[in-house]
Amino acid sequence: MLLSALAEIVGPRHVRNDRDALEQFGVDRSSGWRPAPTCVVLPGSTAEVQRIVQLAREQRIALVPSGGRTGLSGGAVARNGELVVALERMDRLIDFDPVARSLTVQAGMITARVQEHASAQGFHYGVDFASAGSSHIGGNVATNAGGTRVIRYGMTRDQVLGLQVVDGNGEVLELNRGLIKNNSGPDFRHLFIGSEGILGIVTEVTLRLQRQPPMVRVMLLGVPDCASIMQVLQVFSRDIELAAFEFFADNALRKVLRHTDASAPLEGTHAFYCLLEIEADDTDRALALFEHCLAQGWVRDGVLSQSLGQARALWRLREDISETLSRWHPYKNDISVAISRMPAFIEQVEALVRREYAAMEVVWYGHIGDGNLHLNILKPDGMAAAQFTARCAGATRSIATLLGEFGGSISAEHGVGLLKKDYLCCTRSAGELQLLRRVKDVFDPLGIMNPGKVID
Ligand code: 2HG
Ligand code: ZN
Repeated sequence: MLLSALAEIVGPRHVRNDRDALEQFGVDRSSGWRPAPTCVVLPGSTAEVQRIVQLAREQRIALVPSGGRTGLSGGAVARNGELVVALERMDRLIDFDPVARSLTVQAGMITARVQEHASAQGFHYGVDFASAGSSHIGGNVATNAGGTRVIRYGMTRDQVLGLQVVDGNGEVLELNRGLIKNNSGPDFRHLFIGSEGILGIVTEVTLRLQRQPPMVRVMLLGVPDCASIMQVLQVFSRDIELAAFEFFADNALRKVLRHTDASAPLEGTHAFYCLLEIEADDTDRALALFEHCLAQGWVRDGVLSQSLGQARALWRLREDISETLSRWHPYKNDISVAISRMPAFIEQVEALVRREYAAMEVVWYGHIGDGNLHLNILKPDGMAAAQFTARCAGATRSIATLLGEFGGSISAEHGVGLLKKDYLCCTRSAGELQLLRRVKDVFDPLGIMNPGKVID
């Protein structure tokens, strides 16, 4: 009955309930959930998405919007017989406007294609991250994806000039229509950005494009401790327009070196490494700052890329960490505090991690220039998955409480999904969460849009 109604909307080829499809489309890259959707539907247009939502309303079926499923918080997991709405057929370029410097695309376009379309037109799309080759732009919007260039261009939210969504009422909403200036009341576009599918399904996106960046160079620095990282960040960001400021601990580097074909960037070993991307024109200034940091003892060694190939190789040391660590089924924390509070926060998190994760390996890395840490806890060999998750969940509660005290966030860029839902109350007030429930009721009164994610 459901299958034939869906087949009538999208055509029989685009409705799937074979085991492979259910397993493939029922999960994202977070671990620990068993996929159990009822079926998967692949619409080809906004009109079809609208009809699917209307059908789901009539039959009271829960929907899970599905993009590239590269999320790490379980936002795209379907484990309760939901209908997965996969947007991958909706990957067309709709418009490029050279005067407005904007690109309008369907939600299922892969992020790397968006970047390529921007470059082909002589522009640049400002968001980038390791999973750009698989993630979809609609998913980026739904999770307000961040990545490695936020320090320069901001989050996905800062690129979105317009959105088309189908909300839980089955209405197609055109939000902001690509305008730069639009002070005609509250801007619903921003409610949908980062809403993780609980209000509706993103179907089209109009994106702001940037001027093409000049030639860049990458600097990798060996740093003795966290306090020094903050000093380096402070002096560099004061004098130079940084395109990226990332960090990772030595155990992250060792694992990448062991499990990929990358080679060691520096001769010695250092507690941490900072990766900076700068404009080539700033090279002399960057080298002077490097010397200053060396003299202060904040930096112990460093390397500056001499070619595009070397720059890419240095980037891979950072970008390959997440994938490399996946073999240890890590428990992930994606947290942030205001940069000015970072040194004090790191000191306390370090103590907490030493105490609570004494027997486990903890890997520190992230976008420290944005105040964003990715703390990955590796599952010890021989520890049962359930025991590991329970231990980590307890520690996450302590980290979340600390984040609450520091005015931070339990999710910097990965979203809340299923994974961080229980901790949301540590960094968002009860009043805010109450309002969020009411907002969901407005856009999704029947509760069919990605139920169970973000809030109950
Ligand atoms: C990154 O910055 C991604 O590499 C993934 O956001 C982080 O896997 C993670 O914890
Ligand atoms: Zn990240």
